[in-house]
Amino acid sequence: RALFKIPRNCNHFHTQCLIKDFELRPNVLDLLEHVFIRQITGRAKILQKQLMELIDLNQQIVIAGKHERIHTKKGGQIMSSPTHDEVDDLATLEVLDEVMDSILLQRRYSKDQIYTYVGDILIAVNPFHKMELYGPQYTKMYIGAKRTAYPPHIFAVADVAYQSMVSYNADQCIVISGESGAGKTESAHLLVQQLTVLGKANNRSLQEKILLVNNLVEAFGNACTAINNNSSRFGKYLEINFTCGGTVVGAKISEYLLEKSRVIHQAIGEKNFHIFYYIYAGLAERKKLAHYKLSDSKPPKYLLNEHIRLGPDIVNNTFYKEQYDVVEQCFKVIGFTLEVHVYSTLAAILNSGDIDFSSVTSEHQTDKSNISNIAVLENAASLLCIRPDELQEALTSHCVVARGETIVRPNTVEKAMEVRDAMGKALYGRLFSWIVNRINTLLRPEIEDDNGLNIGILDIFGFENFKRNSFEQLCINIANEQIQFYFNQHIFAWEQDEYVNEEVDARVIEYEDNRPLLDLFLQKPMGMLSLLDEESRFPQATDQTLVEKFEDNLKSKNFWRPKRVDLGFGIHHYAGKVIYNTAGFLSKNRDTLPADIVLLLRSSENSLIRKLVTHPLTKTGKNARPNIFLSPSTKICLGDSGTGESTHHPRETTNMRTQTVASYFRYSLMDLLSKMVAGQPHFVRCIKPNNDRQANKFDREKVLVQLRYTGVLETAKIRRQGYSHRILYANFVNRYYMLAFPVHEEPLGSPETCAAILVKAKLENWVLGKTKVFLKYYHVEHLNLMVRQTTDSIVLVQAYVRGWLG
Ligand code: AOV
Ligand code: MG
Repeated sequence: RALFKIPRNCNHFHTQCLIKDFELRPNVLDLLEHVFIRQITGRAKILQKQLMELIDLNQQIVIAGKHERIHTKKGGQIMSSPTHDEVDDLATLEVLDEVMDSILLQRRYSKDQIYTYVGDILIAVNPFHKMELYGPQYTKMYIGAKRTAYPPHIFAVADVAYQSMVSYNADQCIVISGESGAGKTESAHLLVQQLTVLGKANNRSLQEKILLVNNLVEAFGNACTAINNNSSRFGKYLEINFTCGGTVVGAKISEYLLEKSRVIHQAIGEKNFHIFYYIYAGLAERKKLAHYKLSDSKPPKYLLNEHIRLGPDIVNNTFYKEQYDVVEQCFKVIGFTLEVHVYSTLAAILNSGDIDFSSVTSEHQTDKSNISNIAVLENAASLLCIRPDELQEALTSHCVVARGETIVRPNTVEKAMEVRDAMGKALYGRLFSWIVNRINTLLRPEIEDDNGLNIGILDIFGFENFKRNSFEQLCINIANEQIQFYFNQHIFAWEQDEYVNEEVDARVIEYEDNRPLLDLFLQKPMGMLSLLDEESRFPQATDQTLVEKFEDNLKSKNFWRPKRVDLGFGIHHYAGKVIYNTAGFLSKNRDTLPADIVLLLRSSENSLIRKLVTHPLTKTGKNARPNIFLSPSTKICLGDSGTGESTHHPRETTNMRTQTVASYFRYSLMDLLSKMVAGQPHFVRCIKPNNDRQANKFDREKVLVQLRYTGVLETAKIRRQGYSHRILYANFVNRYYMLAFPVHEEPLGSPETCAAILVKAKLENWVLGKTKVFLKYYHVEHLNLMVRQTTDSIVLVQAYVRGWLG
């Protein structure tokens, strides 16, 4: 067996060493030298044929530089690398033009080349069918590979992030953006897959756990919408933790703004969160539905969107049953032990949704409500481990304090339904946070390491524009607006600021700045969210007064009131025009859970239920990493905002400040940004090729719109003309001096030294500013590659000499 390896930066000496070791034939020696020269020039492939002729075909030969590989399998079959298209990078096109870009993307797409670079940014066009692009050979191929060696790939992004983390000893952040259904979540999965391999999770189970966690969280946080069958209904920031040497040691998820309203209501053609269907079908198959007070002949109302005929089919759905098994498996592998409690909480939510109320009118009291199906109420109460009579009371009445006296007031049917639904929403939202928190505890690195590093992957809900858009869409779209702003800042604004500061002559690239939109939403006190909060404080406010308030106060060309839509207002987002409807905005923003319900749930005999309604949800203890997002957005209502009576609940002692969804949202957004800004960013821009979720269909107009609003053309220009990397002289010298100076030397961090290194590396078109070296994205790639090769060869020589002497 002749297995020989050519080190990445091998020179004659190394080759000799290897040959000596393996006592290879002289003609192979010649060949090896030949290969190595070609390898450095990046054209090793042309030697495949010659190699075949020279080497015994029955031997397995792997000549491996990490960047150029020639594999000859047993029997001499050559594994070829995937073919290259002539243009892998839009920033290298002679003429930069949007239409050309879209034509090029279309041509690539028709050849199943879904990935394309724009400089260091990856564009991913959703293939809408399974691709043979992610198998183990691809995983291997992209590890440590030079960017231009293989076609653009999501694995290459993972690799760059990983290599940057290790070589710069700095946290990284991969930001995935794109509209709903464009492929963000799929891309996030692929990144995690590759990163866990790169991170050599020495314990395989950790790698498996991190991959499974994604599936588990998505079972609870994703749902079928009109746009995407597996739409993320929450924002997810997954951090993978590494040692400073680059070994995976743990992971942590932060979740943002789960769309809880989906639990109680789904729009036309949409469904509830996946997990409800999974457990319903899965428990039915195991004949366990009765245990959870559910019936297979009559699915709970929360699962029955009247607009789609799901009906009894849910229990027979094989996909749901399989997914139930997957969820069970995830719980097991992750080491989650309380799934039974999770199921009963979910079943309690479903049962409570079936509680019906009827109106009772007596002589003294009008509009009192009564439970019309006591058996269902009892089921819900038993699953929640609380007393049914108390649940009945909490749903149909509320306590208020008026002039020092506690008075019990009945709830109207409408109010009782509201309380019931608020309970379902709150329980689900808190259950979700609790699960995420449990997962974080289970995946926490065993040893706290101050020198540890991490790579964050941001996968939020994409830009949405439905037939009817509500408060949820507004929040989702503002979040996307913020991500776009961050992209612009990073790619355009900060870079161009530096040219000015450092007195570097570079052309200014115009781009669409969406700052006015962010101001429209987030400014205090006159931005849309502030106005919404203000209006939410007025008990008499209505959704009509809200929209009028917007109209009176928001002066922006991006805001308008459409005619013929009563509660409507329009926003011209960076990604297009959306008409929103304020119906339900105020109550969704207030998002209150009556104190009577909270106190009742706190008396539950089920410890999980108790935990869910007790602040704070976070685990305390030495190693606890508090997840601030656990402070759930549903706050506890300490009174009846409708009557103007005292806001103190008679039995409530803690004075909890109320917080609206809007203010919590603003805070989460800032927190997310601070996380992102702390890491060195990498961008993946997902593009949706058509609105029909169809494979092999490329709607050029649709793609063109996305290229336009994401600023792809401008990005290509700035990547071509600009300097995406600006490095302080001293840092540059520190990092790259070994390319031009002996390892033991310590050259000055001066512009002259920088120039010497760059000249030695045979790079052109770089610029020296006042304090920094200005480099293009491909310069940095080249330099990093050279550093890796140099360090590898140093290690190799050392190893060899050690072996030789020893
Ligand atoms: P999203 O995350 O961007 O939407 P997804 O990642 O859920 O979009 O992708 C939508 C669907 O497109 C997936 O369910 C797959 O069927 C298909 N798809 C996407 N990427 C690939 C790929 N690389 N290979 C094969 N199929 C793919 V939303 O979460 O709605 O914003 O809120
Ligand atoms: Mg998604």
